[in-house]
Amino acid sequence: MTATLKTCPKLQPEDLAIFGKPPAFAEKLHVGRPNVGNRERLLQRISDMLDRNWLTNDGPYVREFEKRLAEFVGVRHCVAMCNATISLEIAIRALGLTGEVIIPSFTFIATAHALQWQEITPIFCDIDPKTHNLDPAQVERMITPRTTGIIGVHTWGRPCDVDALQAIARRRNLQLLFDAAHAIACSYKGKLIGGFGRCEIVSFHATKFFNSFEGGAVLTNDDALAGKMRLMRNFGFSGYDNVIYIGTNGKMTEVCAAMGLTSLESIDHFIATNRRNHHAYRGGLAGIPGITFIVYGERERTNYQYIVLEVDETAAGLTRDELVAVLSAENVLARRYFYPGCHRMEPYHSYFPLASLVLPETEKLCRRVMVLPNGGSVNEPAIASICQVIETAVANAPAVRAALAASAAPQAAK
Ligand code: T4K
Repeated sequence: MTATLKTCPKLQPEDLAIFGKPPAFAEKLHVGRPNVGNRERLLQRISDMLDRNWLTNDGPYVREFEKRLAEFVGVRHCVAMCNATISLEIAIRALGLTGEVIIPSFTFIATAHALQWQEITPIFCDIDPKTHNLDPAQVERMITPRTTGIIGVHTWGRPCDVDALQAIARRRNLQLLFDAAHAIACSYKGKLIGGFGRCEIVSFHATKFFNSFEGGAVLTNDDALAGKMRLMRNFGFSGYDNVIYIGTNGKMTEVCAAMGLTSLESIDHFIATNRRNHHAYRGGLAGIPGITFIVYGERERTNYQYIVLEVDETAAGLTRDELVAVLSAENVLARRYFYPGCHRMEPYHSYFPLASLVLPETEKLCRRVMVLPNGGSVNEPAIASICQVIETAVANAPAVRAALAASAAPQAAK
């Protein structure tokens, strides 16, 4: 459903909701509204599934989904699971990682938790401010005798510097894998993400570019690794009554696979919608002081799922958090991914209280980044309105700041 515009243009500061005017949108606009493919096709699949009486555990939809996703990406194996966090945990265990593993702090907390859950220490490494991804030069510096691996994250679907990370992994005898939760249908050097490193982990969570309600998978070209992970996701069972390995329950259900198959059929449509929105935002935000719009290079394939801005307080006159508050009053719920950075969340903050000293770029980015709504829930007029709110707020930054401070003051006094 596309957002309904309730009010007139927000050209003057007094038009903004923080000054008491009605919000720009009648209903809340979320980041992460699910992309849903052909509803009839999905319902038909679910009906067939119920007729078949096979609801989970390596069912026909899961097998079909794995086959079709592996073909789409161009890898030998897709091992589908219940979500990407469990997929990460299983991949980490199957690769035999121990000790310390280097990851960016600028990622969703699942990347760190998947390690710590298994008592492996995540070592937070700084990012390259141009790409928001691991800075290979910093990775090199974080390696210790306890390091066994590197997990790169293709943040926003923009690929890591795979070649540089691969070279480090080879030289230092480390395992390299990728958290590709954002990166379905995105490419590196013309090749779809999924086949790099030892394996890559993708997410089909409801908020992701393409979803299976909840879901995830490990993609790999390694036959032995795939076989091991298939055992691990089903308690280590090899046939009835025969457990040959330690395992957990990571199985994808049939209803999730039905949704995944349906989403897969709509990928081109999802990309076209996101791309249209991306261009509309880019045009609408161009020239606003202090606002940097993250573009996706035309040389690579991308899913355009994330509409990412960086706010420079000095040039904009407002902080990112102030802009988020202005938008929230208009019912636009911009998100501060990945605020405040994994290293500032527990238990990691207690383990590494001084981590911020080695993460200057992460610290800066966590204060500057915000993500705006995308997908089928916004259209060009809605985007124009969001951009206009930002433009008006920045053009009248001192008044906006004063109004926000005044509205915060009574709450602070309570
Ligand atoms: N690695 C990376 C780099 C990741 O970004 C993630 C997940 C993972 C690993 C782990 O993948 P999974 O184990 O989840 O497969 C979300 C998601 O829960 C998480 O999947 C995602 N990354 C992360 C970036 O964002 P929240 O706390 O923002 O999600 P939630 O459920 O509050 O939803 C956000 C907004 O989306 C809601 O305010 C409204 C909208 N929404 C959400 C759902 C679930 C809907 O409109 N409909 C819905 O059904 O964490």
